[in-house]
Amino acid sequence: MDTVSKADIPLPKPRAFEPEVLAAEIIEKLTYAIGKDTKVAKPHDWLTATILVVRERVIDKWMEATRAAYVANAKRVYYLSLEFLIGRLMRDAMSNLQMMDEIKEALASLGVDINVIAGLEPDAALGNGGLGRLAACFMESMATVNIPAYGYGIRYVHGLFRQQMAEGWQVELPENWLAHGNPWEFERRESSYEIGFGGGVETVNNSSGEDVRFVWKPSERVIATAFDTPVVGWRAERVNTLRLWSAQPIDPILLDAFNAGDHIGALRESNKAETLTRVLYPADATSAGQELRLRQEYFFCSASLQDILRRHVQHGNSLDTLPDKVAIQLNDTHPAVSVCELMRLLCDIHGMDFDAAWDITWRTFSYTNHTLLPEALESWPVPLFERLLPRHMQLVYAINAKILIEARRQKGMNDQEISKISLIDESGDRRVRMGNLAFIGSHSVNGVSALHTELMKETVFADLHKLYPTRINNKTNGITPRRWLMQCNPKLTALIREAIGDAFLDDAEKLTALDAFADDKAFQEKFAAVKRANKEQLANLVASRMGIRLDPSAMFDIQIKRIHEYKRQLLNIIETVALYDQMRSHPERDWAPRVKLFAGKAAPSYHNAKLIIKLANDVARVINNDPSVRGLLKVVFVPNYNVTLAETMVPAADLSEQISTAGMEASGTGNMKFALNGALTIGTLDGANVEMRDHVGEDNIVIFGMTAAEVGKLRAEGHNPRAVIERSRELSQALSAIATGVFSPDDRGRFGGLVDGLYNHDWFMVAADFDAYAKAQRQVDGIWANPTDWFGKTIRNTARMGWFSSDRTIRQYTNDIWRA
Ligand code: 26Q
Repeated sequence: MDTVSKADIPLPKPRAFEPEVLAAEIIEKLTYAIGKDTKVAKPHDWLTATILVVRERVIDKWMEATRAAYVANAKRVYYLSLEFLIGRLMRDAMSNLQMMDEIKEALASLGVDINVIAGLEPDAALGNGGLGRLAACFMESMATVNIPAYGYGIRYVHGLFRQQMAEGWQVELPENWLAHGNPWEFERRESSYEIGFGGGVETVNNSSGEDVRFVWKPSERVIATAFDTPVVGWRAERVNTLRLWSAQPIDPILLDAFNAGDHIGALRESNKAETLTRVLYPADATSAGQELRLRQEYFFCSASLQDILRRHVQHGNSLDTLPDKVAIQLNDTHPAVSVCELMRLLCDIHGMDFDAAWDITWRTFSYTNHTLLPEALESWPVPLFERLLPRHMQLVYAINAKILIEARRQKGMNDQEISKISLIDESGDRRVRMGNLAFIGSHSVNGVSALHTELMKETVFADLHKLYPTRINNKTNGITPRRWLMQCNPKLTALIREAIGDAFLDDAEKLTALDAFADDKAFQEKFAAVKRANKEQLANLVASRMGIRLDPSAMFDIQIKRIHEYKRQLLNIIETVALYDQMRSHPERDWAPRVKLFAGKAAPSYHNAKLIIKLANDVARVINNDPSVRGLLKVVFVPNYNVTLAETMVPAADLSEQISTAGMEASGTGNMKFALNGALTIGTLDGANVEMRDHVGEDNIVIFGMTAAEVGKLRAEGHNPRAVIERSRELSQALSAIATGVFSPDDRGRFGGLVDGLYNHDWFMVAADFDAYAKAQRQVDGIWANPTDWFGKTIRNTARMGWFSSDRTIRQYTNDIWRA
């Protein structure tokens, strides 16, 4: 066996990219990997064969990167996230490998249309929204800027539910992205770890009777098995790994129950293990507090940390150097139990003393916060945490004691301040605060936009910020310009190249060269033609899926994102109703024809969000059937919003709705996608909108409404929404139409509760901001009426959005936090 040293085994010759070679290989895969004759192959077989051919080019680069990282023993970055909202991968891989044209030609020579088979690839939806999509953009950017990085997450069998409409109501159906197998993943049976739950902790004493070691004896164990997906950077600069864990029962053959003849009992165990990674939790802003969720979190953290330590030690490193070789980024608090798990592994498994382990732990971790919403801050009841993770509960208390004693002795904090930084919330039933655990267990805590970071310091983390005044820092989010410009908008990409050359492909900030063309008549016409073509594509999609015809010369006004009260889809719908009234009352005015498009999913248990979807559909039905506004106003709620749908909707938008209540949207990233693709933004001074205004210039964005400070003040003083509503004729009429059943004749009271909420408390300032919003919309109409003005502004948006590339964000994480 060992007659040849492994070092002498030659590498395979890298695969070629010529269309003729690719075509031959596709046939080869169809025959020998899929076992199909070209005569009987289904479109799906062609897709799989094509992916397998692309995949081999990916693997060549992947091996190269893995070898180089091994030799360099450089610092590695680990991005821990419960969510990766990836979308489709084939076009991304082909485009980043620069083999789009070649594959297209190869398939054409075989009589296969690339667009037909590309449309069959499932959209990997292992995430809810912004946080999950950010993780996916970061994976691509880390490969692009050549950072040795691994993403760690869960291989959910079912991603985010599919949304269907039943008479305008959202219905959730199971998503099944693995139904046809997944050619992008590689199962790594050898990378498997045991994960425990429950049981108790035994103490080992030394000869003088002191506790020296704690041994956790779990009552349940499952196996975590790795599935690896390669992530290709731009121009295949580097290929990194996304490692997703799948839960498996411990070999059922070996189970005692099985030996005793209890087949059913043994298989029940195995069923239970697999339940762990079966489904993604579909809530994006409330912590459900379900035991299964905590099990998922711990399962994936433990597997990831065991894997990270194994790799570190395998490279001959000592655990003392962990923070020099390893940076672990926690994507929100969802992986915060990692802080305890690393402490457990260092102390209990590797025999390190508590203080040394703590020093290594907080220097290794960093934490990103994505929300200020109190209901979204994770905390777990102490009894649940203790029952599931008894050793980790002990460690929470030990860490808490260390930190609280320091705070008291060195910073002289009083009882009230101490109670706010404590890892245990004592205010009601006792709970473990995951935000405080992540904060205390990290050397860096970052927000995702400048405004959000400042609000973190003033609100959720005010007391911890006092204790650690240098820990909080800002890293404004970004988006990958490969997926969100080059791939989703090839026509605009071609036009930009024609105008300013190729430099922006490698450095998005070079888009500023386009500024010089903003007022150029000929360029504006070409820009308008590209937008028009993209709108035609969206119109075709809406026609074929919903049977609704859209006029591509109307303004496409789009709001697509999760449905949430703070995002204020309701504000948009109410203004649409008011506009409808105005158009009918004043048919003589020169109305700008509009198509109002909505899309987004509601958490299945979020009652008001589901009602907002129904309202959008009810309003759409009435308006679209009213001949008096035909050609002037259309309303469409496009079902089943996902990454793939966004890739068609974003390039087709004229107007981007970013209208959250100020102070509530941590950053937003959809806002960036639209502006980069030449839409005008109507938005509040919230999240990254603030920085977008700074970059595109205040003349090139329409800002309205209260500021975060004004919202805070009004809430503190207590405002009177009823008086506000009564003062606005447009608003009261629109609300009364909605509340009295004009849009819901089959159930006139349907929206009474929704409207009452606005009259009674209006927490999200829908009424308070209405007039400003309506006025801003008329300002948009004015700009639209003057195409030179409109395209001047939208071209400047594209030109000035380069800073919002996630490559910039990743460089900032690398320089300031990871030091990789
Ligand atoms: C928590 C506990 C139990 C179950 C689910 C959750 C959970 C899951 C997902 C809580 C929150 C989320 C997602 C949050 C999210 O997407 N936040 C968004 O993050 C984006 C990226 O930073 C920002 O741009 C958005 O502003 C922010 O809302």
